[in-house]
Order: sequence, then structure tokens, then C-alpha cells
Amino acid sequence: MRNAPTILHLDMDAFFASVEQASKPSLRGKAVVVGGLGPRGVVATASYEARVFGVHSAMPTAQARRLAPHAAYLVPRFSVYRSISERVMALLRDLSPLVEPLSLDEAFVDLEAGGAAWDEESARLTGTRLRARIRAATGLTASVGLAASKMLAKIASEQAKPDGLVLIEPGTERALLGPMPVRTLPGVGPATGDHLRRAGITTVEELAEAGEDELVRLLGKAHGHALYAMALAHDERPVVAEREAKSVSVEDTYDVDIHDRLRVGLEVQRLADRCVRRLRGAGHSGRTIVLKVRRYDFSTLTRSETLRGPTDDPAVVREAAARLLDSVDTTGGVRLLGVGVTGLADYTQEDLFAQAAQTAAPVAEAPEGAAAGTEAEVGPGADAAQPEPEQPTERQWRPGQDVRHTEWGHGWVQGSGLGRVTVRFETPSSPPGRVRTFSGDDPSLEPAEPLPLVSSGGQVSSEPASLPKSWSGKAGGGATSRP
Ligand code: TTP
Ligand code: MG
Ligand code: MG
Repeated sequence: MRNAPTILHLDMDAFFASVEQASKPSLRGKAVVVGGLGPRGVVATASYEARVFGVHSAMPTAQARRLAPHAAYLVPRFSVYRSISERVMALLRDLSPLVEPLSLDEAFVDLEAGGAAWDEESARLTGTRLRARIRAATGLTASVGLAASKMLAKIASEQAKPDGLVLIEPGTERALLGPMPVRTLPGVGPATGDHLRRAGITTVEELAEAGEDELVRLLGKAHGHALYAMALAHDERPVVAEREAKSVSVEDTYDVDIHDRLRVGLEVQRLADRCVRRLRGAGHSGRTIVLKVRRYDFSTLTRSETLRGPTDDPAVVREAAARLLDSVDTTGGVRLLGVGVTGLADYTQEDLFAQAAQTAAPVAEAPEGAAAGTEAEVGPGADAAQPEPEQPTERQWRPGQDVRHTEWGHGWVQGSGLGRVTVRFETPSSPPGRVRTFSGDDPSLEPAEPLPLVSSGGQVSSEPASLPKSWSGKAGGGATSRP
């Protein structure tokens, strides 16, 4: 492990919700929940103001509504999140060629490789400047962790949240990790946590004391070994830029189109198994399962589903592939089938024991693509070959959606129902706007493109108001976790 805290982990604060607050001045400082709003929708994220009520990611939206009935509930606007993500990642690439994005709002950066930092002081300065640059370029706040390894940099950024910077001094890692709950370590979810607790192990220190043999006995060879190393704060994983193999996939073309639905199902299972063998062979796990189907007429479509965490479990991949197949019409015959896994990780982050039991997460958890069988919440990453959704006879006005009125200008849908739609007219740079109600089929009202958060001159068009005053200005050091 290097002896300077030059690995940086960056994570945007309440990302989707902060973007919505920056876009919609009337929501700044307010409880905002972004996610699926249908009956089975789940929360993608909640603003820190909403978290106070206990609302969090992956919670059913219905439950969130009970906890925070007055919050604003909005559908995700993936195209906006994606473009902001690109700006942030570009700022990271200014620091080093070694930038490893983990999701839209999160990445590791090897500062040493880029010459951006070599010791504690230069690392802290670079982290502080980076946060300021992100704020200037996007109007949003980000948290930064600095440490000598990826694992600790990530733990540090979690401690820095929201809107802070935490640096873990080399040499202090074990003392810092010791009293932390085992759940702090990557790969330890609720079920593994329970398993360890039953064996009398609740803290990282107790993990280290248990010794490698005992952990291997409890958790199996690979995970016992890995967890023991992490408990000792050993983590040599390098920051890997834009990993070459971002996905592992296998496919088969058939000489004769397959018509039998049962046979198609069996082929998909076989491909899923083969894909997992290859995935494991490469030492990876992955979060998004992709099914590819080329039909008799050469129309090709892909369906994907994103799980809560990376998996390399053949049962999980098989089940997901089967669910995806359910949503595909194969009448007429199939000439090619493929199964892939993307969103690769070095280790299985999700709870190691809960994998097979876990159900697929709805699309609100899948910022990069479309999940199977979802209706309105499918992002723009959805496959182009997918048939257009049937044109509804009545126009759909979804909360949070951008609209333009010929007279009132740009606004967003605050709510709709009973043939009416309520719109708030405001822009990222305007003061909080006024609300008006229209008939749902009013011809003066049209869906619109989102407006940029920052004007083209690079000026923040408004105060970043994603956090309440009591939280802002916490420049670091504090070990406050999220409420
Ligand atoms: P996170 O970084 O995990 O969460 P966050 O940015 O909302 O909040 P914070 O980091 O301050 O704790 O996830 C980034 C975005 O990814 C999040 O804004 C929404 C999306 N997401 C989901 O859609 N589903 C999920 O289960 C999670 C965890 C995140
Ligand atoms: Mg985040
Ligand atoms: Mg994140």
C-alpha cells in the first residue's frame, strides 16, 4: 500500500435529488424524493431534507409517501444526470489519467499517477480545489475521501458526507477501522453481518482478531480471505481507468430459427451459465444483466435489468435472464440469443449471502439503462430497437417533467390528474416560480427539453441550495454520517 493518501474517492451528494433542487428553485431546502412513482415504484434517492424522515434509496415509494407526505415526488430525468456526470468526470480526468467511475456520481482517482498530489498536504489541497471546481461547474456539492487505498478512500468520502472532505492519514487506518461495524467493509451486507454476529463478530477489530482460518471457515475461502485482508486495512487494488472489459457476454447464432418458446428458455439458461463461467474466470462480478435477442427478421433487441449489487451467482443471472426473456416476443422465431453482464466490479459488493434471494431492483436503481417490464420510468438509454410505446390517447404529464407554455415559458409538472395538470414556471436561474393549472390537453403546453443548470459562460446560474444551511459549510474533518 502506498504511504501517502493520494487515492481520491468522489461521490456527489444526494445526486438526483440535488440536481432536481438545482433545476427547480422552489424545491431548494425542501424534502425531495426521486424515483418510480407507480404503485410498485422505489425511491432512487432522497434529498437530505427528506432523509430526516427516514426516506432512503431502494425504499418503496409508497412507504416514503407515508413517512414524508409533504415531500416533492419526482420522476428521474436521466439525460440531465448523465450530462452532469460527464462534466464531473471530465474534471476528474483533469487531475489524472487514472479515473475509475463506479456509477454516474462516483469515481476513484489516482492523484499520484497524475502528478496532482504526492503527500498529505497536496492531496488535501487538490481535494478541496476539486470540490470547488465541481461546485462552480455544476452548482452541486460533492464529498471527497482521501486515503492510501480504495477501500479507505471510499469509507472517508462516506464520512465526509454531505459536502465535506475527509482524509485518512496513512498509519491510522487500522485504529480507525477497528471500532467500526463489520458492515462498513465492502462485501458485508445484512445477511453476512448477521452471520458474523452469530459468531460473535460485530466490529472490524473482532474480524481481525478472529483470524483468517476462522473467517474462511465461516464464510468460505474466497470471501473469508478477502474479508480478513480488508479487516487489516490491506487493499492493494489499483485504480483502473475505464476498464477495457466493461462487460462479459456470450451469444449463439442458430442455423435454424428457434420457434419453440421452451427451447428458447433453455438456451438462455445455458448462455447465462456460460456467461457466469467467463465472468468468474475473469475474477469479476457485475450488476446489470443483459439479454440480446435477434429475431427472424433480423430485428435485434436488448433488455437489461440492474440488481442492487454486483453478482457472480449463476442462479441470480439465470433468473434475471429468464425474467428479461418474459418481456420479449419471440413468435416468428429467434436466430440469435445472447446473455451478458455489465457494470463490472472487482468484488461482490452486495451482501454475499443474500444474493440468490434478492429480487431485481426496479428501474429507479438502474440509471444506465432500462429494466424489463417497466413502463414510464425507462430512461433514454433504452434500446433503440425497442418498439415505441403505444401513443397514449391522453398526454402523460409526469411530476418533475420539463414543459414549455407558449405564454408562461419554461416550467415543470408539479402534478396531474382528473384531466388537469399543474405546472410551476421557473428555471434554474429564476426565483421560485408561480404555479398554474391547465387542462391536460391544453395545446399551449408542450413537453420540453431540460435546461442546463449552469449558464454557458460556466457561471453557476444559482446558489447551490441542495443542502440546508445547517449542513453546508462543513468543510471536513467531521465524522458525521448521513442522518
Ligand atoms: P448514491 O451516491 O448512492 O446516493 P446519493 O448520491 O443520492 O446520496 P449520497 O451519495 O449523498 O448518500 O447514488 C447516486 C445516485 O444513484 C442517486 O442519486 C440515485 C441513484 N440510485 C438509485 O437509483 N438507486 C439506488 O438504490 C441508489 C443507492 C442510488
Ligand atoms: Mg452520491
Ligand atoms: Mg454514489
